[in-house]
Order: sequence, then structure tokens, then C-alpha cells
Amino acid sequence: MNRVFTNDLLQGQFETDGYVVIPQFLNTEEVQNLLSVYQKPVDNINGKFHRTLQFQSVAYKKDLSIPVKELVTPKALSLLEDYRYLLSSFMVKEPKADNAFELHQNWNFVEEDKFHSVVFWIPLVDTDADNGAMYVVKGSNRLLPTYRGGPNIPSVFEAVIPYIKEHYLTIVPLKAGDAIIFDDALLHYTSANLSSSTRYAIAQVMIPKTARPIHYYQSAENAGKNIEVFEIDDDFYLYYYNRYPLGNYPSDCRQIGIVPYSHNALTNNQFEALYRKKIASAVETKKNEPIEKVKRFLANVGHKVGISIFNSTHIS
Ligand SMILES: O=C(O)CCC(=O)C(=O)O
Repeated sequence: MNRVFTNDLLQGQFETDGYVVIPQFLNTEEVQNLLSVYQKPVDNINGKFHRTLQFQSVAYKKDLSIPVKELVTPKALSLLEDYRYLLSSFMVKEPKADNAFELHQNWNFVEEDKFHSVVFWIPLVDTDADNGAMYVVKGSNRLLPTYRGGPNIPSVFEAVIPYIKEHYLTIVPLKAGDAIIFDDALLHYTSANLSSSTRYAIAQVMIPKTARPIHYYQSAENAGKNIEVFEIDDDFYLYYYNRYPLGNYPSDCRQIGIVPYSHNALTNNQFEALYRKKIASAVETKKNEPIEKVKRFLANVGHKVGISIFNSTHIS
């Protein structure tokens, strides 16, 4: 597998938990700038969670993703080992709505037997359980290989979501400008925004420079049999909802392989056994580290990121 972070502490944390948090990845001014760039979509979003990349107007999508890309990419590159930009979007939860985002893994962007793709998820307002904070299942990116993409591939976790949420979720309450950087295979969830203010966030996916971006697709005829692998270009996600509005077959992309795939939904017992075998001991060891050590670690990384890498004066 490729190395993700240049910094050993971050790499170690990522290898155990599947994510790291960088306090004040964006400073107050940068957060305000992004908030001023955001434009509400013209479509009726009706309280729902929405990503700006999901709309039809390509001009709108570009206007909103380019400022995110330009701000986040240089900072991301300074943390990562030979990565590059793939996509970015605003992620918005309207207030007072039943708009939790159910526990899931992101789609595969690269071949995960060789590479990690990561997403930088950065709220532009302070987040907590009441307004759409991020929750993760520590280390879940390492449970088993999974194929995700398009509307038709069922998740192996679908039957155990309530069990996982009851026993394994960790909330990661972030301040505006803090970043959580996680493996796209990590199980994650965001709570409903029950507050009276909109929850704004941005997300940017970065992939290793040596990885080719791919998309997995399962057609109805192939359900329970196999998944097709497509090589995609860098604009695939910018045009996704224009080219494949109903999650259509990506016939304009080059098919580069077929993976045999019969769906085996995990049971609670199977999940429990898998988690114990693959993840629990490593996560537990970290959990038992004195909280002060972890705090020092984060403050240290925050200082390094804020002062030497990003030349920010925001961190006290
Ligand atoms: O921004 C959010 O609330 C959740 C976004 C998310 O998990 C996703 O787009 O995969």
C-alpha cells in the first residue's frame, strides 16, 4: 500500500484509525472566504443534505469547486506523500431537518488493494451532534476489501448498520476550519442538522499520483455476479450527474476489468468477529494512551501545520 502522510505521527495515526484530524487546517479568514463563495443552488433542496457537485449546471459546479481546490490543494500536498487532486465540493445541511447521512463508505476512487485515496472533510462552522458532525468507525477501512460505486452495488455492511452505530461510532466534533482526513473506505456518518443554522462543509478527494482513477459499476443483469471496472478521466465527477443522471452505465469510459462479485451481507456476529480480529487490538492500544499525550500530539501537529507549513498566525 502507498504511504499517505509524509509525517510519521500522522502516518501512524492513519494506519491505526483510518483518519487523522488537523486542527485549524484553514484559518478564520480562509473559512470566511469560502463561506462567501458558496451560492445556494437554484434547485429546490427542501432541507436535504446536498453536495454542490450533484447539480446539473457545470458552470455552478466549477464556480464552487475551483476555490475549494485552489485553497485546499497546496495545503493537502504539503501533508501528503505524492498525491494529487481529484474532486471537491461544498457539503451543505439545511437547518432543522431530518438530514442525517447514513453510515457508509465513500465510492472507490482508486484500486484499494494498492492505494489509499483520502478525503479532506472540513466544516466551515463549528460542528457537534446537533448540527451534522462527522462520526467514524475507527479502523473500519481495514476490515475487508469492498467495491463501491454507482447506484447498484449493495454494501456488505447494510444489515449491520444499526449494530455498528450502537457500538462502534466515534464522534469527531470539529471547529470551523479543522480538517478530518480519512480513507475513503472508512465507515462514516453525519448526524442531522437540528440546529437553526445551516451546516456548511467542504470535501476534497486526493489520490496517489501513481494510481489511475477508477469507477466500479454493477448493471442490473450482473447483480450478484460481477462488477465492471472503468478507467475514468479527471472530469468524471464534475460531469457525473450530467452524463449519468440516473446512475446510467458509463458507456463512454474504457472498461478495464471485471471483478467476480456475489453479495454477502455481514451479520452482527460476523462484523463483531471481523472487527475483533482485524481492528480492535490496534485501536484499543491507542485508546489507552494517556489523553495528554494525544493532546500534545495534536497540538504539535497543529503548530507544525499552522506555522511552518501553512505559515498561519491563527494557532495560539
Ligand atoms: O457532509 C456530510 O454531512 C457528509 C458527507 C459524506 O459523508 C459524503 O458525502 O460521503
